Amino acid sequence: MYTLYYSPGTASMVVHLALLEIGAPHRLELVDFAKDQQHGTEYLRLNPRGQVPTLVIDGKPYFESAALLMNLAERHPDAKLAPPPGSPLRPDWYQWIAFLTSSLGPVYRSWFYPQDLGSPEHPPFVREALRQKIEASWSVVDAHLAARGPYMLGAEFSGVDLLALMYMRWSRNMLKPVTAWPALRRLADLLRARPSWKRLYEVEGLTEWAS
Ligand SMILES: N[C@@H](CCC(=O)N[C@@H](CS)C(=O)NCC(=O)O)C(=O)O
Repeated sequence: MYTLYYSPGTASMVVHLALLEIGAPHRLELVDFAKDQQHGTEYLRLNPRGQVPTLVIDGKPYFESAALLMNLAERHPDAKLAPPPGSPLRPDWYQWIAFLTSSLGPVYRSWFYPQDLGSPEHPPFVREALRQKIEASWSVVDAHLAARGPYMLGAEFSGVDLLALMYMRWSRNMLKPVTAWPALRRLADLLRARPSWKRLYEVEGLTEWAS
């Protein structure tokens, strides 16, 4: 049994999707950002950064969404969220998880949390720089998918698609949402047709960017 501390539509989404894809029994604990629960003493004991997700596995809390995805993929090989160790696509799986996490994760974080950079709102030039960085990373992914898609690893779905999907959704209100790139649009449509996505929307109470 897993316990996922989550907030709807946030970085916990990839972990929630992975649990649904695996079909692993899990309990959800809502961390209410409106009440600042992520900074409460109790939650900080689980996750010292005061962020979601946190996944409790066998009584021990772990954080960082990409690490949790990799851990779940390894614990449930039958779900095929990762190519088996030593197989030709395993290095690609590592590569794209690292690329998405390092190129998009922190930039999106800055985009959505200007207070991390010390101001309630970004000055226009910072906002523009962040937007350009996000778009540049999506251009790399779109070119890759156009050449080797439709999924991140080619013909077959894997867990790295779930990570991409979470980040893709975060672009929905930006000047250039991912759906403006043809190969990214195709990937988004394929993934949004999966039962895990529909279930996640029901459970998390999401509506925007459903399909
Ligand atoms: N690198 C972390 C980022 C986690 C993160 O920034 N989570 C955000 C939601 S998307 C959060 O908890 N925000 C609440 C806050 O910072 O107060 C991960 O991928 O798990």
